[in-house]
Amino acid sequence: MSTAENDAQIINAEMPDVPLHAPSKINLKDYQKPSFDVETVSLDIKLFEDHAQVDSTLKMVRQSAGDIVLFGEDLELLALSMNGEALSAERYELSAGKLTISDAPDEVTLALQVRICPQTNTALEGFYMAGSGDETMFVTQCEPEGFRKITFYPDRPDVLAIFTTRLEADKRYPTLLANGNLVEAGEMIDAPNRHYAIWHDPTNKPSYLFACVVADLDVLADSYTTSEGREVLLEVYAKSADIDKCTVGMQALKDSMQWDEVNYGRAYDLDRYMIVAVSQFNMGAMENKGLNIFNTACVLSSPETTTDTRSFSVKAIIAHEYFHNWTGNRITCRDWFQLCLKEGFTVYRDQSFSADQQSSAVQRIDDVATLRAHQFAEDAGPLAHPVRPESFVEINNFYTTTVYEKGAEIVRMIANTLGADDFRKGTDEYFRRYDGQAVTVEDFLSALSITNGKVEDFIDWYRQPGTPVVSGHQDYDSATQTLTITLSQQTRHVSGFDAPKPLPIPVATALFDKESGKIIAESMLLLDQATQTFTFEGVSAEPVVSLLRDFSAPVQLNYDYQDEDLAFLLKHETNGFNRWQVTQMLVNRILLPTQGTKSNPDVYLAALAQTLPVLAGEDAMLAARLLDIPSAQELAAAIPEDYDPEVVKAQREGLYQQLAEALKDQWEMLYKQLPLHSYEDSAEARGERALRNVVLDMALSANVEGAVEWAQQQYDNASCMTERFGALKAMVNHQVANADAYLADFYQRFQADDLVIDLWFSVQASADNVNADVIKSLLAHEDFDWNTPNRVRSVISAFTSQPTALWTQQGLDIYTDVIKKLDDSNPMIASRLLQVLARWNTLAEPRRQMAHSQLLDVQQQVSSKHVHESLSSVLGA
Ligand code: 0A1
Ligand code: ZN
Repeated sequence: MSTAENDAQIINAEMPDVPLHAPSKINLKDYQKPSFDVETVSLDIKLFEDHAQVDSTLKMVRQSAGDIVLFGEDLELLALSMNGEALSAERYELSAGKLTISDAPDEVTLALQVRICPQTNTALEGFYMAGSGDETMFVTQCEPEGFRKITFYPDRPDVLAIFTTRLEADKRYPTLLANGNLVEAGEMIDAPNRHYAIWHDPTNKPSYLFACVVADLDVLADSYTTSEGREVLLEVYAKSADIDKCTVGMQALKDSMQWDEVNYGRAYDLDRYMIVAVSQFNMGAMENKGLNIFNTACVLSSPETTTDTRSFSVKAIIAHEYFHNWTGNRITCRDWFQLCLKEGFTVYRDQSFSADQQSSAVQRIDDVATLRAHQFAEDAGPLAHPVRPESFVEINNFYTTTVYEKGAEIVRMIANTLGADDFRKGTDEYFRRYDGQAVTVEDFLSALSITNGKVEDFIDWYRQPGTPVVSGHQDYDSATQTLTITLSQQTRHVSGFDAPKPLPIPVATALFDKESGKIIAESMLLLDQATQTFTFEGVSAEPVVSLLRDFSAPVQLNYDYQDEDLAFLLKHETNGFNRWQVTQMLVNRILLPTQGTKSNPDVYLAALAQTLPVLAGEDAMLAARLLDIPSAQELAAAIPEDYDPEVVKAQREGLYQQLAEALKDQWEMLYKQLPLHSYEDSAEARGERALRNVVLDMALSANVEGAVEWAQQQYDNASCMTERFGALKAMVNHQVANADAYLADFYQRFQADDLVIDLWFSVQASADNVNADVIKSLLAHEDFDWNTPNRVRSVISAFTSQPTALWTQQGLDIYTDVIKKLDDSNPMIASRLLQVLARWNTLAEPRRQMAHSQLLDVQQQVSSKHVHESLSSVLGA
């Protein structure tokens, strides 16, 4: 924009010294449409050595009575004009992060000039500098409210506009990218060391989807022709040392594009799709229109440096961001309360995509394990909130597993209730009706219900916090050959919300004949009252009932099973997910006697001993999962009070040890059946690697002769990171004699690769015998970097996997020091780390008291609204 620059009248060189956001609560019920729409925006971003200047021109049109309201944070306003006339200070009000212009005409062209400082922006929100030394780059992160840190704007998702972006910078940053299509690029005549590029995005979008990049990057290019015949240029940008790690992501992008055409009839709509890898990023990745920005950890992948698990999640995240193009970008959220509208649906879509790339049972197991470990814990504690929250202070605190993963479970229940054909009709209708609009969860349900109105009843799942508990039993009457299953549901009453109502809960059910082990009936029961009975006629003998197959609803199930029924199902269930689920039920009965009758481990051990050798040959990945024993954190989440980390750790390790010893004879045989060979990226090879690592760990636990040598040889001869890191982790956790030498070797080999060094930090910070001193020394290591969230997480989040060390005075001192330190520099990360402490009030004394006073102490020493809001929820205020 040139006008404001020419007219530049320095109106207000300094922003007021008061906090720009008084931490007030925002309520869903107060939603109001904006008074003005923005038709077009032109941005001109000039990057200089120590600041950037942003000129913007906004063409706005009145929609209803009211003021023009623009949001802005950390901006220095240099000039402001309306319809060509400079606005004097009396014509607008600037306070608490808002610039308000009253009495504006119905059609307005606003011209603004601001100065920002990306070089000192450590919050990684808005326009910021990443990297250091010769490798700096500048990127944006605008969701949810980062655009207001770039310029004053009606920064809310229901204001959609056409953006044109000019970028100008020193030529040492040859890569200048923004959304849409490149219109023009060239050199600056008056400044020979500078150049510019102009991008135009023809799609209407909210400001949270804006992005730009100023960097020196290499590019991997490819192309894809859509089902509509559009030739799309695909580009993955990364620093030159990483460019060879972009092929997995590129392939995943092409697979995702095709998958969305086949499964949802959605084709890509621009001529260019770009992905940029950045090493400093608060989250996983961001779906900016046509210009995704990715955390390096979520896009780079190579067999030598990336584990299979990580590589698989790279593909899923690429798919997730791509799928947002329709579910999020073309149809977006009316307000941030509707975040689950785009996230729940998109997570469901990426989970379905991933299920098509591997065993669908294993995909479901992994998704459910994550849900149970994190979302169930959130729903059971003080941070419980509805999938669609009704109020917030800081929206960044609501990028939660409840919004994402429970949100996806609701879409899954709806999809299963409708069946594939009607679900597709519903989603087609959703895209037809709302393309180009900012909508609500009600709109989504209304479109999906065109073939079956019952779908609208699912709205209560979005409104009500807490995980429902489904309890049940069966009665068999041999005289009438009738089986009755009685199910009831109960959801805890979360304070501050209405008394819970019964929800529609689809319970996928199969009856198994005890003699033949065959299925005699299958049915999707819909439990939508407090208690219900379901009757099956013509059942000639009492069957074993398998419930909640494929985890048909996000509930906790307490059914009146005998251990032998579960062992029977482990053998005969045809649903792979439920085979895993029964092993987990057996483990929970042993480790969590509070949840029902305490079981003797014998049935569990015998059932696994019988199943494992057969399954290992048929589906190695599933076999590996059946040996899962929930993590200490996961078990903690299921203990409502008097949780003693030492007791749980001892019990958990005791069962692990028992399992390792009970199957001792099998480990050697299994390990030998899985010899190392050259690397292959197939589901089968990944399954073998997963099983080999589990078997190795079991063998070390059981002191199988030669197991230490197997670990060393696996490390030395590894063909890929899954093998090498699996061996390293096992050696560290079992404290084998020269584990330290292997750690040192690992560091030497991969010193130049940040993502691998993250693994090196995390394997130590999460080691079974970790203590506060180890964490302290890792934080003091020369490679530790407070400004790189991946590095912080590699130590601090890894540490939370060892509750016995975390919940000590020293452990908490370290953990809360980190929160205090990040509170100012990166409040989003500080707040997310804090949320992990939410379950302090379930601890047994004296730890509970200790944690409580520690948290009260933190409250006195932090200032960000992010951390304050989380703390007051965590403390139950
Ligand atoms: N929308 C992204 C997640 C995301 C959210 C916030 C961010 O920065 C504050 C960054 C990314 C997704 O769902 O992939
Ligand atoms: Zn998302």
